[in-house]
Amino acid sequence: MPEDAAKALGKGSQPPGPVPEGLIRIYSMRFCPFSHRTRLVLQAKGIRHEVVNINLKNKPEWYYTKHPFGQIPVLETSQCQLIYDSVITCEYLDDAYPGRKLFPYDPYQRAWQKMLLELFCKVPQLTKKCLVALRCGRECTSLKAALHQEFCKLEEILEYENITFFGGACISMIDYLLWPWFERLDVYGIADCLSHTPALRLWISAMKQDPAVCALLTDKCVFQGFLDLYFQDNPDAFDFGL
Ligand code: GSH
Repeated sequence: MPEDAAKALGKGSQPPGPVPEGLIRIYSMRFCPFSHRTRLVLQAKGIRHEVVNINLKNKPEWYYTKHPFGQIPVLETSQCQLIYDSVITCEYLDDAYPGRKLFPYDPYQRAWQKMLLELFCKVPQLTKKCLVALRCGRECTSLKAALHQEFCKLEEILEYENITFFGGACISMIDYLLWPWFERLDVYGIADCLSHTPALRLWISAMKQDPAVCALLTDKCVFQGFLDLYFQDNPDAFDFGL
């Protein structure tokens, strides 16, 4: 399995060549939670892949041929097919590759996981807003209260269903889709939003036992270093720690 250690490509870089047969490529960024989703699925399913990191503060001109708005993650196949948007990439990988299915086969269970994802939809923006407020020295009590409220909705599900993972007794797609934001709470400085959600904290502990989650855990000091540079608008942020 390749390490996610490639330096980020920026303006003036040469576009990478075609994807070799038998591999899939992910355009990514080492600290992006959306790309993290896709990398978790690649890892969990043991899919051979290569990682091309993109410098999001100095995007290569050619990158807009891969994604109309220049966002990550994007998958590229050896048949030159491009697949973007994190949830779509994860579902694509689950459908296109053999091995353990991460989304349930049962149509209702699959729909249920997607509804849960809708329930989670405010979390990415709220965590980002909290991070920005804290980094800019602004008050974020109400943002944190709002985030806590969102976490209570997830807490209720774990409690009511009496389950360890969101899909039941075993880890499944929905857990990987939610995880990146929970891994970041500590380094973002907002882990106290979990103080009244014990079932969610148990879920986090269970997630940290998963081999794919463990393989992709980012060192907190490295993450902190990235954030320091990122908030100074330093384009070298993306290669921090390499
Ligand atoms: N809905 C998209 C997904 O789920 O993949 C969101 C992806 C996204 O926001 N990616 C961010 C990005 O590409 C990085 S974390 N930002 C660069 C930009 O928007 O120019």
